[in-house]
Amino acid sequence: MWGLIPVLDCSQLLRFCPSQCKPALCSITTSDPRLDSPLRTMSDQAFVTLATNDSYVKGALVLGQSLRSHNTTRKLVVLIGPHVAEPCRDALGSVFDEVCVVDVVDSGDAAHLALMKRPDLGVTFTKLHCWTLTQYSKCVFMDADTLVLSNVDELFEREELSAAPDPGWPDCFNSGVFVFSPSKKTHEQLLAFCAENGSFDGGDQGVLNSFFNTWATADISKHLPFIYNLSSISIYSYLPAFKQYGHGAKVVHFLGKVKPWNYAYDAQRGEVKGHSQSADSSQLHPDYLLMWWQLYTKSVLPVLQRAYGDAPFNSGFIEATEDSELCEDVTEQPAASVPPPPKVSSEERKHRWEAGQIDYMGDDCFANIERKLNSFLK
Ligand SMILES: [Mn+2]
Repeated sequence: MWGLIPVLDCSQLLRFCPSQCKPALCSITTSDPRLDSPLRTMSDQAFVTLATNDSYVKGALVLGQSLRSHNTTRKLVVLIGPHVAEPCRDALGSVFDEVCVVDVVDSGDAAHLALMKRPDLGVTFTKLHCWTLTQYSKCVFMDADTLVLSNVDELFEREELSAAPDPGWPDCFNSGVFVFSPSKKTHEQLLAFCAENGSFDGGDQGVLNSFFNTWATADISKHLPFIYNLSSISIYSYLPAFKQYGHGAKVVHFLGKVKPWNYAYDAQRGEVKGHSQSADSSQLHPDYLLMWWQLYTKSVLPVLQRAYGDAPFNSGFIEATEDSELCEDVTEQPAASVPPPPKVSSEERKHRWEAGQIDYMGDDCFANIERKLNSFLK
């Protein structure tokens, strides 16, 4: 009998129920206020991201499309800086439900005062602006350099401030993905805290960890599983763990200075330039950078092309050429905007690595680290 229940409608179902369970079931079909609560909850919850310039707009668009393609039921909001170009705003407007221009300099309020005191924290203040989105009861902030691999709407079951550990210092949370509750009061407290104490790392992560300083110890339910903010560096800093758990990854975070949009893409060959994945490693893990570019090509480029019309813009694509020698040259370069690093000694390289200055694109590139790891693992 239970196997039949899913095909029955509510009134049929009621006939099978003992009388005492009727009221609860009836409420589903009446105008009980609880009826619309799931829908209402969805429209007053939002994913929020931030794009301070036209480059980050590309990231925000890929993130937005990745959330849409995994059928999120929540609103999508993007905060943008005042210098984002008009066509970029139009493109964002066709993917996001809300595009909010945040100009901290112009705000004439507590944020402006905080900025006068700490001009170095401009971008941080722009990000903190997400707490003013009080038309929503709960939000999930996601950096524009993240990519969603499956539906993550369940994050809205968490409370402020929920976040995943930072791979570099796991007693700190990484501020690339976090659950928060918009509140004017919290926003003001954050600004005051920021103006008073600054940021120990110069960015929003330092501020937020100092402000929500019981995250590490107070409530384990506020620790998001690492699969909600998997940094690409963790793949090779703990390869066995990635082999064990990586298949469950839901959000990839492209940490580090070089972002996906800084690379160049050969659409004809389907290759990201300056990024080589060996046959071995492609069996080991999916190529997230390639996935980013594939989504960009399929779902973001058409939106940008529509927004720009005849006006030129940097698509990030490189022209395929018959001249193989020229191709080789291009392959050697990570991206036009990233200058090649100078050669350094082994000792200096070790020193830089330990200081956190890792040359992901050069000597410390994935292929080199993987070769080293494999020599240990074999
Ligand atoms: Mn980030």
